[in-house]
Amino acid sequence: MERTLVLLKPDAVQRRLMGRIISRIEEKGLKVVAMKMMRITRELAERHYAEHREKPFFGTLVEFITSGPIVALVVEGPRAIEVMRTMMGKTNPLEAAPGTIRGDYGLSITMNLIHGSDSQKTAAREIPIFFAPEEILDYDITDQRWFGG
Ligand code: D4T
Repeated sequence: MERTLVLLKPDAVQRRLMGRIISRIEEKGLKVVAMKMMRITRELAERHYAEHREKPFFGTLVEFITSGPIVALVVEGPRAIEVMRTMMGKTNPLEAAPGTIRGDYGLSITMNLIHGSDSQKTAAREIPIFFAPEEILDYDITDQRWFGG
């Protein structure tokens, strides 16, 4: 079992796509083990996107991610990191395949709707930025075995 950090970015909230995106995660069989709506501060954004500090798009990225509420989730499942990345599609929604979240809903590389950790190491760094240990819930879902989980 793996856990990954998922963020529904400000465009997903503004475009009223939260429910649809969370439905896709649930329908796939992944389990939401933590979730909250929040506003990312500039300080938090700079910490989360530290690896991009030197990139030309860093300023735009921080402006965007702090521009409105987001939803943060911890999602659990077998190879959850890779499964979420596949469901999200390529970073640039113009190149993302139909059937992926970015492929179906997006056109902008900045406003690309969703973030998902890209490796186990990244997930281990990102999850504690957004959630205290007691906010992540250990629980069983009764039909879990029908999803191979
Ligand atoms: P995130 O981190 O949001 O899940 O996106 P990805 O993992 O798919 O992509 P990334 O880390 O390469 O980029 C982080 C974030 O920066 C935005 N971005 C990216 C941008 O605005 N312009 C660009 O040229 C790139 C490459 C989009 C996602």
